[in-house]
Amino acid sequence: MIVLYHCMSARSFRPLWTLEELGLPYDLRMLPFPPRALARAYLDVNPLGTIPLLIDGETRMTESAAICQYLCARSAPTPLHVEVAEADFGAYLNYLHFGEATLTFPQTLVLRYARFEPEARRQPQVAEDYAKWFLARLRTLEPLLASRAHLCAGRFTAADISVGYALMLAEHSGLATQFTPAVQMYWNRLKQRDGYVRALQMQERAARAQGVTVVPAPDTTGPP
Ligand SMILES: N[C@@H](CCC(=O)N[C@@H](CS)C(=O)NCC(=O)O)C(=O)O
Repeated sequence: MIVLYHCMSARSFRPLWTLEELGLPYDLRMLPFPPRALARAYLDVNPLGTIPLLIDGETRMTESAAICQYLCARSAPTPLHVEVAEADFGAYLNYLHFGEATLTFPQTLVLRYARFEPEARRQPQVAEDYAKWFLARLRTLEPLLASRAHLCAGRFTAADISVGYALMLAEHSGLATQFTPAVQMYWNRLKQRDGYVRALQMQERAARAQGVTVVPAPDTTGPP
């Protein structure tokens, strides 16, 4: 069975959401955030100390967007996956990785320097600069989403999960209030998906059952 190591509402939510959309069985192992400080034994399983970690037989993966791609390709044919022969194959891969590399990375700097670090190490200017960076890059999706319901291939795919998680993170980082109208409507639609709602329920249920806090990882604050 597929094993997914996960912290509440952290990037590992992408594979969790994908597993729910695909209806695959999985074993969800919840960790407190950050695991490298609060679950030291996890370093034996994943020396990077990061989540997600997905184990599927001999396969071990630690990149959330790549895991979504892997799960969908492994389950093909599925509408979540865009095949090489489809016209939007390139757009699919681009948005899948845009969600992490372009839309999530700047938010992690916002969270780190505005929230996670101890007060003396916080850097409001860095947080503000990367918030602007995130919002400027997000705005490039506005014309596209004003004219279509999904990012590519005319249907909901793993690319929407990847970008969708970046929008979910923005709700936690406080940047969602600055979404442009079509991005906001797109995010509202994604949140209504059964797979998204089930993923939220599954992480909460698993956290409670495993005695792990249900506070979302992005809402964690560093010491004063
Ligand atoms: N690019 C990786 C980033 C993985 C990552 O940095 N995850 C964060 C949580 S969202 C983490 O584990 N942080 C804890 C730490 O760095 O100690 C991905 O997309 O999965």
